Amino acid sequence: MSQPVVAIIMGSKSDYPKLQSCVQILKDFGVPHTVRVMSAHRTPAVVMDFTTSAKANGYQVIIAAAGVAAHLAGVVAAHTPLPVIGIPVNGGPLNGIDALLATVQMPGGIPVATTAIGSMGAKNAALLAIRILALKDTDIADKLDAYTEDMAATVMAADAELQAELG
Ligand code: RP5
Repeated sequence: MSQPVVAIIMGSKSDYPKLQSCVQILKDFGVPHTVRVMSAHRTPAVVMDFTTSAKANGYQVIIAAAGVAAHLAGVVAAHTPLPVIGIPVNGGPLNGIDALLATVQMPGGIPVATTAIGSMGAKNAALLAIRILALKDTDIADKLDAYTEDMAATVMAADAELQAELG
């Protein structure tokens, strides 16, 4: 794979099962990416090193996923000018509500584009990263158009099937 342009980072390997759709979509679109575990709380120096050099290392978007007191996306956004997409991971006693609030409620000046909780958000994080890349990459833009058309065709086929069932 060539130079990675998207970094997916997660606070714990226990988050990884919730992020499969994110990784898969980037693979399907042929977007070179890196997947790493690093924690805002447990390995803060690693997060800072990776994030402060991310732009110089060729990354264009960072996706940060974390659960519970999910400070990862905010800390990443504080250390890079790159667009940061935060995925609140479900789990723990509050099932992702804690991570949602910690990720979305950023103070003014440090933006994090926060997705839905869990695997639905993981899917949309990849697609949002792809939309950002598509602004300058016509190959990715064409794939995105095809993806959107396929999705619409699937919905219309489901509607036709339902109409046939209902008579
Ligand atoms: C967060 O703590 C991680 O992102 C994970 O969602 C949660 C629990 O981590 P583990 O105790 O499973 O490593 O920082």
